[in-house]
Amino acid sequence: MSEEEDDIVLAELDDEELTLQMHDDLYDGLSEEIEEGVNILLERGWEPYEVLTRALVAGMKVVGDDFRDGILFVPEVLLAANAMKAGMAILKPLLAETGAPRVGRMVIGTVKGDIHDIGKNLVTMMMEGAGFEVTDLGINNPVENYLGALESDDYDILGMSALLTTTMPYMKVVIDTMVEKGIRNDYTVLVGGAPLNEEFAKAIGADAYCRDAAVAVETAKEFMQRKHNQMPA
Ligand code: B1M
Repeated sequence: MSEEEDDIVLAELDDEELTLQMHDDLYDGLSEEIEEGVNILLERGWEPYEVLTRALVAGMKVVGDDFRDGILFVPEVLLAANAMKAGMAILKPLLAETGAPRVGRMVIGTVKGDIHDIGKNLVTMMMEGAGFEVTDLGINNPVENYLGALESDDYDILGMSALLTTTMPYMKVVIDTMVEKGIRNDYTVLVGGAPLNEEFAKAIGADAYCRDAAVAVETAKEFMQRKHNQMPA
């Protein structure tokens, strides 16, 4: 940590300055500072979702842009990702604390060949906060993992995440296998990840593309509503 950095007292910054400082701290992979910043914003009365989106997700966007442009490399991005996770760990129980009744059950995982999990973890947190029960299969999941999990219990939704253009086609492998096994229509399939779009989701036979975690929650709720409406009275 530089001397200049040493001099900054996070608690003395106003909200705007603190948010910008947290973007810098995320960029520099400073987990402890991120934890401190998250706690300060919460103490100041910020909603957990605001802290998540304005302080953490917005900061990660800068990291993503500089990674794309060759300014940051994998080790630095990993440190930033760890700092992001440290902040998310504080917010997770708060986002899940809504006491909402169980709305539905979901299996989610990042597809085979792909180890990006921050976005998926965020979706998991937000879904849990909205009252869904979520089984998170983690990263690098072959089709067998998804099918095994779906068969093991009574789930409503399958969620898949992919962050690489090389791994997103694997979502179709999973959906095609579900079709072959005759179970495709038993589940709502939601997909997400930065390189995806509506068109892709449609082309691979998913039910919907979710741009972000908030959209994932809304979309999942909509499908659960439709499912309940179709149930015999
Ligand atoms: Co990687 N990476 N990465 N990376 N990485 C990207 C994805 C990339 C776009 C960076 C870039 O070049 N600009 C690029 C992909 C390019 C492409 O495919 N066209 C890339 C690359 C190339 C790579 C490697 C190949 C680099 C290398 O080794 N040379 C390598 C691949 C490893 C692998 O998976 N096999 C790699 C590795 C890594 C790290 C390990 C260093 C690290 C991941 C750490 C971790 O996740 N634990 C990492 C990171 C952090 C990124 C960026 C910078 C940030 C991703 C992120 O966490 N975003 C990313 C750049 C970017 O996306 N702009 C990049 C924040 C997160 C909140 O957003 O994940 O989009 P996101 O999730 C959102 C939505 O997409 C949506 O909701 C989330 C929350 O709102 N969503 C869903 C996501 N999943 C969903 C599932 C749903 C619904 C919604 O289900 C229902």
